[in-house]
Amino acid sequence: MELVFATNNRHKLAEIAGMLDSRFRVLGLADIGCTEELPEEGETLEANASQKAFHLFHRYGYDCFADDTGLEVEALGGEPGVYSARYAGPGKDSGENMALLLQKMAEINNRRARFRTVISLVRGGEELLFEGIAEGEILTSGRGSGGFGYDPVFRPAGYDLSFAELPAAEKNRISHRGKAFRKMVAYLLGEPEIPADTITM
Ligand code: ITT
Repeated sequence: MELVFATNNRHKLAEIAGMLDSRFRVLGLADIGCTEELPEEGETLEANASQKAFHLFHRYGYDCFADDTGLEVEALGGEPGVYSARYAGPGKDSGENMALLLQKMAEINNRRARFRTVISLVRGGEELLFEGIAEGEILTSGRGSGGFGYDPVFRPAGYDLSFAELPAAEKNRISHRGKAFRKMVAYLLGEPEIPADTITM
């Protein structure tokens, strides 16, 4: 089965490639000659995932999926949420985003947060949405060099390490995107949800 992953984020493409079941082939935007920035003008993760996937489907004609992800911090009323990418400004700079988040959290004891991913799958113009959540907390400073985005400042529940300190396969096993992606794969294969441990890494 062939699907295009509608993302301009090379880290996301690498993550999904690392989780692929051999029955799937996932193409990136470069593989179909798409070099434009995908629009995401919505006010929810659902709306943005949907907009990216439908944009690609209508303009390029491929069955595809797109994800939108937000870091939702409880003490900040769900911020940065859908605005996670541009939290510190239009440059989408992860270092600046994390610095702003840590500054806002400086005096806050409640560090609870979660990553939430919504995947929009569009095939033949029909859409389905899949959600994945990873609970955890915001560290007081960044740790680790793996992953991307906010990974250095997020410690998943049940771990002493940040997402950026975990091996990629372990992050994929417990992450928001990993969970949403496995739901989509199970749906596409017409199977019950596949346990994380059995996915080929
Ligand atoms: P596309 O829209 O092209 O897919 P993007 O980087 O804009 O790429 P999102 O809007 O989904 O992707 O990402 C929102 C922000 O959340 C952005 O700053 C990402 O770096 C960050 N992010 C997304 N997934 C993450 C993850 O698994 N770990 C840490 N940060 C993540």
